[in-house]
Amino acid sequence: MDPKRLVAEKAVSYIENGMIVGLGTGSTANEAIREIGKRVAGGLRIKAVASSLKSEDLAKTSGIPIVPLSGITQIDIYIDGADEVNHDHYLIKGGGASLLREKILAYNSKKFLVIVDESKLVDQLGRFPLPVEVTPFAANLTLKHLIALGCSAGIRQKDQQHYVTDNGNLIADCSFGKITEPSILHNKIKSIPGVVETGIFDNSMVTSIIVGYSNGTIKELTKNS
Ligand code: A5P
Repeated sequence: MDPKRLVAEKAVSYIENGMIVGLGTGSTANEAIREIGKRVAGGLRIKAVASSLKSEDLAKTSGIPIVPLSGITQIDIYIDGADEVNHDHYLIKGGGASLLREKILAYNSKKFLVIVDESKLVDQLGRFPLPVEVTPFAANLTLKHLIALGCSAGIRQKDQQHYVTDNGNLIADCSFGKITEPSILHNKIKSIPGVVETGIFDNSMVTSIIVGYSNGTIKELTKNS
């Protein structure tokens, strides 16, 4: 079976009646949303919040009850993919441009289960260009300060136009090559006016990483395992 499906099924098995569930964004998270939809059809009673408009649409078509974030105070479990995961369980996220809402969900969740196939495991973050959400106002000046931190960077494009996030912002994709100190880099980037959020997710938010391998096995990694 597809490793993405395997890890999605494993993560969804932790959902119980009455929980508020955070829904991620991306192809792996979509597997989880479809699996949750099946369990809801089978009688599971939950409410969900989505990290993107795309995931909200998929959840609604899968029969999952969606509530606005303004209507809840905490999320019980958040299930989402990642673009890179290092040994210390720091993540790069935002390949799907949803990093701001994703980070808000991760930060407000009792448990954050990261679901990935083995291709996402890296020794050091940074091969995947780091997505940084920036305000459209003065985006070029913000970009200049990002580049001064030692990356090559550009504003993400779609159909020859700036890609606009669900929050009306832009994404600067920043290629650092190697990120040796993710927390320090995150703090430096966040101190630039015009930066809304970075795609570096601190390991303090992560409960476990569920990894799927092409041989059909999965492993659940916690920081002490
Ligand atoms: C979305 O903004 C990202 O953070 C995704 O979690 C990430 O891009 C993983 O997507 P895939 O599961 O499609 O690789």
